[in-house]
Amino acid sequence: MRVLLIATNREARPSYAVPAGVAYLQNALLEAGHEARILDLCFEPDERLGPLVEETVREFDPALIGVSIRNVDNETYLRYRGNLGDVRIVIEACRANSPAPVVLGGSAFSLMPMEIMKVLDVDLGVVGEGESAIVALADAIGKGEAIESSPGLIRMVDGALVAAEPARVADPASIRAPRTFVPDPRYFSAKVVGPQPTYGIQTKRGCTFRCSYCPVPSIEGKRFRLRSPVEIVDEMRHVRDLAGVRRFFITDSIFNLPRRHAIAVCEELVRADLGVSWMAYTNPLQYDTELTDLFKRAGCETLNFGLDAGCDEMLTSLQKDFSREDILNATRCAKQSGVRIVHSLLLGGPGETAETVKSTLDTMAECQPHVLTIAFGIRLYPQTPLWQSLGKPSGDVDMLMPLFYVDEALGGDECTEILQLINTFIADHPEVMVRMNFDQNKLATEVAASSLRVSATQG
Ligand code: B12
Ligand code: SF4
Repeated sequence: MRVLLIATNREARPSYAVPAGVAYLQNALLEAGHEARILDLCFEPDERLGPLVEETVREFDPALIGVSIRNVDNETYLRYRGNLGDVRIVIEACRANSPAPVVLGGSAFSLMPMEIMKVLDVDLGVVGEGESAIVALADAIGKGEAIESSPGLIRMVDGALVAAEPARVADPASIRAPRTFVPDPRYFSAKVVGPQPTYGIQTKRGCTFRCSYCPVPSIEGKRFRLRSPVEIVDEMRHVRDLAGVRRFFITDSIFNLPRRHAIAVCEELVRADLGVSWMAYTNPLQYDTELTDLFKRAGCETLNFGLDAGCDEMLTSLQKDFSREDILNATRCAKQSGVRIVHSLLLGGPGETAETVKSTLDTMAECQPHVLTIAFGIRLYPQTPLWQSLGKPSGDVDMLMPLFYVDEALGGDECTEILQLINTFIADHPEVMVRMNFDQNKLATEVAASSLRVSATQG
């Protein structure tokens, strides 16, 4: 049976992201004996979206169309951009040119499936991991059988959406590298995407942590499920040979834990000697130089520490399971081994004040990371401890609105002081490249104007 998979994401910032999830689905479909094609819209201009979908649907004539939604929005306070408009154009072009059922899926879809299905008026969606779900759907549709038992399937019954538990691949060691998918060469062209293109690769799924604002455990599951190191390295070799990829982004929630798995993957990389480099998200627990030396030998170029804060008070507030001491230790180890460090902060959470920001920046001054990214305002998602702790702030809240949490104490003066602290840090530490994801000129006035703890701001 023919299945068309459409990757709708066109976000270019902070860098392009190859639709690796869709490639896994294509692989699963091919292995199950179906025909599967990927239409990647990433580099298409606005005016080509509808026509290109129309041409592809007419020519390929699929019996099932999967539409992947990676980002519902750019998650950026005061520079918000939503993406569901693109998805609507794609769905309309599918419907106008094919009777095939349309099924939604993807990481952003799994965050708020019911809300997205309602707003896009679609009656099939898969929440969670799509490999077994898309195969089950294609099998059932191909044989003219009922689709109800497909894993993770949300569907419309008698005018109402029926929820489902997220689909999970039972044994991630069985996830096989995409064998057919050749990413668009523009993903790796320095001219198009800048100097540091990467290909996303997973070494595991799931996250056992419970950071207060983070929806990843509800997307990937609350346990770590590990892929086979040999298969991971095979996938990297395959992508390197097929598309000339030399840099990878390990897309795990956190790469360094479980530590024994990170070590096993790195040892396999050292053995394979692929001549590739990689970067990864990490947290600062369980670091020593034995580990960072191994990372370096295995090709680690950059570690991105999703710290959010640098003082124990805010780390506790955000339910991070590490301390300032852990941050200092991990930074020292990574630097000693010659690994580039990105520290990421997320300001504005419950209990944030100019004083906590000052303590955080003092820690950053001690760390001196190569890059410091600073985000302000926390995008709120259902199913997160932060959202649950707020109760329902204003009745029937539309989660697809750009909902951001900013502590109510951060009125005008406090915000102005925070901006001064950041600017002083920048002036005192020219060796640290600081990137802010918010408009400094707007911040104090916007935060002061918002009298709600939960602010809905369209910028
Ligand atoms: C790694 C990552 C990044 C890396 C990507 C590096 C790279 N080279 O690929 C970087 C740091 C660049 C990044 C940037 C951003 N990211 Co990001 N990122 C992730 C992360 C952690 C993993 C994504 C991934 O690759 N997963 C692995 C692949 C294999 O899985 P998958 O794509 O989800 O596919 C599976 C399922 O979703 C499903 N599926 C997928 N499509 C379909 C389709 C159908 C029909 C079906 C049935 C199933 C299905 O099956 C697949 C296989 O199991 C996710 C969180 C998460 N755990 O999902 C956030 C996440 C996707 N990112 C998010 C955001 C917001 C962004 C940014 C906009 C942030 C910013 N403002 O800078 C940018 C946008 C970049 C871009 N070009 O799109 C949000 C999206 C939430 C939202 N509001 O929409 C997420 C969900 C994080 C979060 N807050 O929870 N990101
Ligand atoms: S922020 Fe990172 S460590 Fe914390 S729950 Fe999310 S993915 Fe896990």
